[in-house]
Amino acid sequence: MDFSYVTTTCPYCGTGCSLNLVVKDGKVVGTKPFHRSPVNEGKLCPKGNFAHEFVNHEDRLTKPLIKKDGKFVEASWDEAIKLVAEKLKSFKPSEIACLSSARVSNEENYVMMKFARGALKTKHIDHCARLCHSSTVAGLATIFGSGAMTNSILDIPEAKCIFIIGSNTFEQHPLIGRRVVQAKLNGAKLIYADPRLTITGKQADLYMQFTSGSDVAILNCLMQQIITNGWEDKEFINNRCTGYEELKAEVMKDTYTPENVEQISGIPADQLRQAAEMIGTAESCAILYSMGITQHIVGVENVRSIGNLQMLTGNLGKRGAGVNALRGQCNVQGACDMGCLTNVYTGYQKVIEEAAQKKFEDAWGFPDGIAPGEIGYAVTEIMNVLVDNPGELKCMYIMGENPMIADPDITHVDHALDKLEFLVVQDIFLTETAQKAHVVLPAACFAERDGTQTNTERRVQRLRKAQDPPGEAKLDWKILSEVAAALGYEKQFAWETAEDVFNEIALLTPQYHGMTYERLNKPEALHWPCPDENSPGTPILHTQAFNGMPEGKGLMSGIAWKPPAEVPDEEYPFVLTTGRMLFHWHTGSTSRRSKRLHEEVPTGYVEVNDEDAARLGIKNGEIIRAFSRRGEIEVPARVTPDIKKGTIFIPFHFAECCANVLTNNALDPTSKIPEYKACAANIAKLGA
Ligand SMILES: Nc1nc2c(c(=O)[nH]1)N[C@H]1C(S)=C(S)[C@@H](COP(=O)(O)OP(=O)(O)OC[C@H]3O[C@@H](n4cnc5c(=O)[nH]c(N)nc54)[C@H](O)[C@@H]3O)O[C@H]1N2
Ligand SMILES: Nc1nc2c(c(=O)[nH]1)N[C@H]1C(S)=C(S)[C@@H](COP(=O)(O)OP(=O)(O)OC[C@H]3O[C@@H](n4cnc5c(=O)[nH]c(N)nc54)[C@H](O)[C@@H]3O)O[C@H]1N2
Ligand code: SF4
Ligand SMILES: [Mo]
Repeated sequence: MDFSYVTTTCPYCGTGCSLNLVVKDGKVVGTKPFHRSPVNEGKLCPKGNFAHEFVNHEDRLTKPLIKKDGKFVEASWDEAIKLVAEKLKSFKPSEIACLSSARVSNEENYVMMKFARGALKTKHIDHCARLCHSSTVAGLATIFGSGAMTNSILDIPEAKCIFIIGSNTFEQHPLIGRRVVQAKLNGAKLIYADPRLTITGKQADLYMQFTSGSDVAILNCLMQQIITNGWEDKEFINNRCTGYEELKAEVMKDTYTPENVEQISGIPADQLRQAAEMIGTAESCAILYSMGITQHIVGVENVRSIGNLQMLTGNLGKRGAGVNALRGQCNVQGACDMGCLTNVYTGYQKVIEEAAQKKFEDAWGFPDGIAPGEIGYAVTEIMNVLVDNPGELKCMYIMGENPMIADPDITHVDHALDKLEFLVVQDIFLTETAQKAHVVLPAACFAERDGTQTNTERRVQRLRKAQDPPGEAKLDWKILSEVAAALGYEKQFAWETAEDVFNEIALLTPQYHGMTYERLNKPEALHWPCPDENSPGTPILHTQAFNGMPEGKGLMSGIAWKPPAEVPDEEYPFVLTTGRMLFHWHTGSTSRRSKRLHEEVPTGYVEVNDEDAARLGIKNGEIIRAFSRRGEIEVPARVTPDIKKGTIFIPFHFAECCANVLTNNALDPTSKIPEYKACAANIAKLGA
């Protein structure tokens, strides 16, 4: 046999399935199951199964590109690095912003964080978690002292009741969906709340359909019913929480009676009563949520409401329960852990705390200091500042992100990036964003790297190199280290291997202190926090106390419902909500270059309720106009009874019918997340 297998971790979602890459003649040619991972036990979803298909795609970037007279010209690495370093030196630190990537390793995120704060001395470093679970990180840290998913994937089958709200688990986290099925086979009841009856919803014992943006009202109503019926966990509330009276005063208001919440949300009052009983009387209840909760101007309040419900029913710190925020990208948990956020160093050590600032300054040893201990601009703010405050930011270094498809209000993003005097994009393909760059640097992909990535349940797993990068492409961390060396910081970036980088991370990051590659090499790897070399890791958080909170107590609070920033009116009578589907990944740069995934779904669509379609004379498959205050696209209609009347849904993967031409960049004031899940829009037949 001239095949060999290399075990690594899936490059798509935060479930973190292990798989074997099949290597023939030094090239990755397929995937095969790896059975010993407890996460997925050899099973994969279609994206994992075909993860090899983009690796050797003919579009892979193989040489640095420099734009001359509006056209890209191939360049040597020497020339490209010299130019990038010279340009970076020509700006003040505060004029440069960096974006890191949830699709690269922990090591590479750490190197980017050190590159930005240490070599460039800019405080503006962020990444796509801002568009994703920033509301979770901010919300859960405030109430529990830690912003991460509280329980583990293996714990889900033990739940007696599962409440999924704002997560299409079966399409977006399929191998977590499998655990939900196992829970059901063990007798658990499943409640599903979503504006669309997705394939996840079709498995539910109780499905509640509602209008996007009414989550707090729904959650408050459930809590009101639980308190009214005496189903709250008094012991847990008394011993482990503060703020109960404040919470009670809010949720007991008339606004949140089932009948009134039926008016706000569209969920029949009886269903709300039934859901409250199922949750309130279950021995254990796990909540699973994702973007339906976080991507709102009230994202943080939505998350805190979920926390309120789980504290009220005592569903924390025990098996089969928890607040399970399903993290999205394969390494978004890790990119956050590595401090690629505007306000923290690794392990959520705050930049505004003097001790943390000094710790990193001393450990790194830059002779000319590091970025000030101040909070920089978030991804979403960067785009606004570029347009609103010309000259304040002049240069961006983007590694492994594609804001020209992913960010809200694309016309605005396009204008913003046009203002840059210098844009470097480091990617594996010439994406829509890369096309706007002055210099494009070709990076290695997941199959070409050693390292680690951290899945949604805080499990730190190994990535293993299966082939050499194509052409002259290089590992992300090596590119950054070479640029840093050209800036005069060779010593601070002088690692030989990814393992050397990991050892520096472990030294500086309390949650990772006890980890080494040797310990991570087993199939089950380790969950952080893992404070020392004897620690077995921590699959379930908050078992005894909410560490990091005053007196170790969870913080309940009263939260009032507020409508989205933009609600339907005569001109834009539909609620537009956006999201994903099983076969494609975000901006499509990898999934649309996978033959099998592309064949499944070659282009985008807008889901329209069948009664709305009939009224407007729109047929299934017909190309129609979808428009909002930001712009207009042409897109095929997918007519279905499964979406709420008055709501339309567009997946955002497709450049040719780009959902983000329409979305609103209104932001949550705390997490700065945009409201991707609700804006006002309209649809019409072409020519109408
Ligand atoms: N196949 C595939 N899987 C993925 C991804 C992908 O691109 N493709 N991306 C990954 C990433 S980064 C992420 S963050 C996750 C996201 O995973 P999910 O959050 O599961 O995905 P979404 O489709 O964004 O949104 C989930 C659901 O929210 C519902 N929703 C819309 N408006 C509201 C609302 O106001 N309230 C509530 N409660 N629900 C609402 C939508 O109808 C949708 O079914 O998926 C990850 N997995
Ligand atoms: N309308 C709407 N918009 C959304 C959302 C929504 O629900 N609705 N969801 C938001 C969410 S949750 C997220 S997470 C974002 C995602 O937004 P992005 O992170 O911008 O999306 P990706 O397509 O995953 O982009 C990652 C980029 O990394 C590149 N890449 C892949 N592997 C590597 C590598 O090894 N090295 C390097 N250097 N590059 C690599 C890919 O080619 C791609 O260009 O989108 C957000 N946008
Ligand atoms: S569930 Fe997620 S991690 Fe697992 S194979 Fe599918 S995309 Fe990859
Ligand atoms: Mo995400």
